[in-house]
Amino acid sequence: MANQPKPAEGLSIWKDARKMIDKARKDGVETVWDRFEQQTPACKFCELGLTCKNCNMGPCRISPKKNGKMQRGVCGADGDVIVARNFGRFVAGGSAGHSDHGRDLIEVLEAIVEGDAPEYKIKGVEKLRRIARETGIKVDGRSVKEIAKDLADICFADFGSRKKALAFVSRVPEKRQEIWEKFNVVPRGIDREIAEMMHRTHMGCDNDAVSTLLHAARTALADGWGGSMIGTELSDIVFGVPAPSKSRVNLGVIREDQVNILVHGHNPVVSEMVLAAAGAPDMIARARSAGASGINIGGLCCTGNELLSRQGIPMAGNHLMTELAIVTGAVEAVVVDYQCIMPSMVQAAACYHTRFITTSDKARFTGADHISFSPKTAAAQAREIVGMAIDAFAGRDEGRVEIPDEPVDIVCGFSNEALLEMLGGSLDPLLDAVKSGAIRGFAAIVGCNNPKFQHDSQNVGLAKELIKRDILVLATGCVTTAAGKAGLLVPEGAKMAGEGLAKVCESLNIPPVLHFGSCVDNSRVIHLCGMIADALGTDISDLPVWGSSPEWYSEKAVAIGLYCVASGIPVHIGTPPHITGSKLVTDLALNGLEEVFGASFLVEPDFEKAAAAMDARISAKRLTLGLTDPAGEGIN
Ligand code: CUV
Ligand code: SF4
Repeated sequence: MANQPKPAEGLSIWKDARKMIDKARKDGVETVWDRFEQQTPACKFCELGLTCKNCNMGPCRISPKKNGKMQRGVCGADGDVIVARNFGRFVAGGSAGHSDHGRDLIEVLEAIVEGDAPEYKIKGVEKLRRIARETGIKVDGRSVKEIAKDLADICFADFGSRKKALAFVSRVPEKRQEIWEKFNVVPRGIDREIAEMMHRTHMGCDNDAVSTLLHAARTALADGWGGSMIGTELSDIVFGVPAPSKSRVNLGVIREDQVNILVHGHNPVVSEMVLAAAGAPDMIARARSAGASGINIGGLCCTGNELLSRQGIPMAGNHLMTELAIVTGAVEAVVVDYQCIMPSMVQAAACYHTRFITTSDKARFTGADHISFSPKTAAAQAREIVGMAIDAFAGRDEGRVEIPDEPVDIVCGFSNEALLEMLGGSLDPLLDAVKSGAIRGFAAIVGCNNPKFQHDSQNVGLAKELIKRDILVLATGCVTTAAGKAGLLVPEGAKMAGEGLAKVCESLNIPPVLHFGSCVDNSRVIHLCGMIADALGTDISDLPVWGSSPEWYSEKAVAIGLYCVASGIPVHIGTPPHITGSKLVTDLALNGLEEVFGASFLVEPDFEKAAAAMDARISAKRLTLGLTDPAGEGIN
C-alpha cells in the first residue's frame, strides 16, 4: 500500500527545497525522498552490519543472540569479525574515492610538465616551491617544470608500496607519529593500505576485529595525510590557492535569462575548463543568438565547492538539492565528474530539456551523454559541452520554469594560507584568542546530507549551537552550502555567535563559520590542527577541537571521520555506520579508540545534545591545557 507523500516542510528546512519537492511531485519526478520511503524499513541484518557476502559459501547473516550464543557464518566468522570486515571495506571505499581523485591531479600535473595538457597552467607557483621544499625537492635554480616533475614523482610514489611512511606524515606532530608507530598504523602507501584492507577482509585472513579496525585507521590515514592531501595541495598548485572572495548560494543563483550549466561531482579538472569555455566571447555570442543573455555556471556538491573556493562561482545546492536543481526546469546541462552524483539524475534530467553530461570514464551513467574527458583535449571538449548546453536552451519550456528563491550572500575561499595571511603571517593572533577564551575551541563540520534527517536541519542547527558557544566553525563539503544559506558565511553572521567569537570575527572581518572548501580539503583541517599542536608544543588530541558530520551518508565521510579520530580529533556523527551489531566494534568506536588515539566517535542524532557534549569536552581540554574556560560554565 502506497503511503501518502510526506509534506515537503518536514523534508527540508529550506524554502527553495520545499518548493521544488512540491514541483517535482507535480511534474512527476521521483526524488531521493520518495525512494527513501520505498526502502524503509531497512533490513535489520544489514543495518547492524551482520551480513556477509565475502564468499560463495555464503551469503551469511548473524542473528545477534541465537540461543544466547553468537551465531557464526559458514566459515566460522562471528559477528564481531563480520562487522569489522564490512566496516574496513567501507573505509577502504571512501579512501579509494578521495585518493583516486588525488591521483587524477598528479596525472594533470605530470601532463602539464610533459606538455600534454596545453590548456592547464601551474597557477600556484609559490605553493609549488613551498611544497617542493617541504618534501625535500631541490628548488633553487630550477625551473617550475623541473620542480613539478619531481613533486609528481614523489606523489605517485606515495601511492605505491615501497615506502615506510607517506611524504606528508612529516607534517604530523611528533607525539602523534609515535602513537602511530606504537600501534603500527603509520600509512605507508595509499594504494597499499586499500589493497591490504581488501586482502585482510578476504575469507580466512584478518579474523580479529581489533586488528582489522586498526588497519581501517591506517587506511583512513593514508587518505587524510595522503590521497586527500595530495588532492588538495595539487589542486592549489594547478588552479591556485583559495583566497577569500564573495559569492552567492541557493537555487536562486540559477538565472531565468541565461544558459545554466551546473557542475557536479568532486574534481575541478573538468569544471575549471567548462568555466573557462563559458567565458569565451564567441560562446557568449552564441548563447545570445540562442536568445539567452549569457552563460551561467553554478555549482553543486564538491565540484561546486572547488570552483567556488578558487573562482567564486555561485553555488546552487548541496547533495539533496541536486535533483531539485533540475526540477527548476531552467538547467540546460548538468556536467558531472564523479562521486555523490545520484544515478537518478539521468531520469530527472529526462523529464526536462536538461542534458546530463558525464565526463569521467570512471563514472559512466546509462542514458547520459558521455564525453571522455582528457587534459590533452580539454579546451575543445569543454567548448563542446558548453555548446550542448547552449543548444539545449531552445528546448526550455518557459511554462515549467520556476526559480524558487533569492540567493544569499556568502564569503568563501578560506585555506590555511589565506588564514595565515589574514593573521599577519603567524598563527599567534588566533592562538591568543584561544588562550584568552574569546575563541573557546574549533569544530570542523563536514560532509553530506542524508534523507534520514530533515535536510540540513542538523548541519545548520549544530553550527549555530557551536558558534553561540564561542566555538569557531570550519565547514567543508555539503555543510558549506547549508551554512551559507543560513547566513553563517558572512561576517554579519557573527551576530548569531557568542560575545567572544563575535568580537574576533569583527576584528578580523571574518564570518563565524569559515568555508574551508570541499571534502578532500578536510586535509587542510588536519594540517591546521597539526600546525596548532606544534605551535603549542603538544599533540592534536590535547587541543579543544572537534570534527562533526551530522548528516553524513558516504563511505568517504567515514574515512574522513576515522582519519580525524586517528589524528587525535574526536568526531561527532549523527547516525552510526553499520556496526552496531557488534558490541566489541561499537565499544571500540565510542570508547576504545580513546585509549589508542586519544579521540573517539560520538554518535548523537540530536544536534543540541551533540553541541552540549562537544562543549563539555572542549571545556575539559582547555582546563587540561592550563587555560581558563569561564564561557563554558556560563552556557551549560
Ligand atoms: Ni564529498 S559532502 S555528499 S559532495 S561526500 Fe558527497 Fe563532497 Fe558528502 Fe557532499
Ligand atoms: Fe559467510 Fe564466511 Fe563466506 Fe562471509 S566469508 S559469506 S561469513 S562463509
